[in-house]
Amino acid sequence: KFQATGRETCFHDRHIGAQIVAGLDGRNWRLKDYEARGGYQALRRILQGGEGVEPMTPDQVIAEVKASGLRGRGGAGFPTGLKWSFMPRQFPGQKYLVCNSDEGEPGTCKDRDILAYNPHIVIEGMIIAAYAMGISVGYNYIHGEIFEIYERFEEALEEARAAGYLGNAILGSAHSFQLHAFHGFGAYICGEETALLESLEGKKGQPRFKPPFPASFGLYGKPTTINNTETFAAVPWIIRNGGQAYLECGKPNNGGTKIFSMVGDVERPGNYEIPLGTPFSTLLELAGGVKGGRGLKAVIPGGSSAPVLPASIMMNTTMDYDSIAKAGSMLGSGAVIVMDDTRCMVKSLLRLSYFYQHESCGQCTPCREGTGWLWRMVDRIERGHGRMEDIDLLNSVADNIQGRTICALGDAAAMPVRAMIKHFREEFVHHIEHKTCTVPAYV
Ligand code: L3W
Ligand code: SF4
Repeated sequence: KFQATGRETCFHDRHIGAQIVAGLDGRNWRLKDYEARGGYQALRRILQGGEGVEPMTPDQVIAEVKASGLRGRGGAGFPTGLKWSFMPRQFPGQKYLVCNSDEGEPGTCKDRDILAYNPHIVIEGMIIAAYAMGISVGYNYIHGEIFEIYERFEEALEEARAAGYLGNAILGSAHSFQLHAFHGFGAYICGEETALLESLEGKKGQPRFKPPFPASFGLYGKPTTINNTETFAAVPWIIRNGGQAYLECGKPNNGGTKIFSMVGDVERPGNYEIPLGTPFSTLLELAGGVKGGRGLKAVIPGGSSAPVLPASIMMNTTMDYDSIAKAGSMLGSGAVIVMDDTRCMVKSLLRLSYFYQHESCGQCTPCREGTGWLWRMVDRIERGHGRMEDIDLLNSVADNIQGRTICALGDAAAMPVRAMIKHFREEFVHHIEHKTCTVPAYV
């Protein structure tokens, strides 16, 4: 029983993985299918107008996106219309538009689905964004580990070029836009926007210090706007239906719908697009509930970087940026990692800590050294060699990482540690005292 939202984005409940690869050819992703669903009508609307309707100016497009309340779907939730308004209109040199499809956040698998099932919606969203900001060159940086999707996007680009939607004088207008696909290298850190730019320039993918933000110093040092794949995918609907209608799909300050990747211990893992502000309990129900009818223990509501929340908090929370922040976590990229009552929190933290120490780019000392310390300390607690003072030491190391690094990976490594200890301290104590888990399945 899906809650239909009426939006033409990828909306299905298929489990990510082999089934998607098997289903690639059978899906209606081609240009003709997209056009049959109303695709590229938004682009025609802004460039050519309609019956009794004037074409839209760039300022009108930005105003519509601002009115929609659309917030960045990559993790930070920054207002999209505001970001677009940072782009200097009269800049004398080249400006760039970049789509961040370097999806690597553990648990998140939505952008690759959008690109697999509906690549033209991203292309149309990017052409509209380029028009709004007066940009003539763009790139879609696609995660290095997803080969079929990169190839499909290239095919979709060819279709769009052949149909006159991309290239010079689009649909006979004065707007020209050259869009290219770029296949990344599979490193998590390249999803950080400035590391992505470095990588796109052919350098080692290491984050830059911000400010300056990409809005003023981006690709090749030029003004650049970077948005997430899902953010661009929302734009055509907003133009076709109006910013206000999009806003009303969600709730104030949290406009529209959002795709959540339901992963972990649920009956039907997959991507679910729901209006922002939907209760978590409804989302869980859509995904078939907790696997095997077991009890819900905890949820990481926004990808592995978000602090974990116990079931009691999550079951009383709605899925939107403000509510999840108020509950003590973040909506992030929208990966909802569901953990049932057989999950050991120490072991879960061990997995997360290993990931962050492995993915740290090594530029700043607190992150490079601290993430390794965190991992080794959690490892020794998990193996039954922990000391009671390790619990406070973990918090202390996390404190000395958070807020002291060049990019958000340091914070992302520190926050889960503090949250796990805050909500499940007794499991860490039990591991140290009894050298085993509190959870029956692991005893
Ligand atoms: C101009 C200003 N621009 C901010 C721009 C900035 C960026 C956006 C948000 O982290 C989070 C992180 C991960 N003038 C500006 C400005 N901007 N102030 O607004 O900026 P910021 O710094 O708040 O966030 P961020 O560095 O983009 C993203 C979390 O997302 N995350 C990670 C997801 C990972 C993926 C992936 O694998 N691809 O999505 C998940 O939760 O921890 O907190 O564009 O330039 N004054
Ligand atoms: Fe690299 Fe970590 Fe510093 Fe980010 S916080 S720049 S990943 S060392």
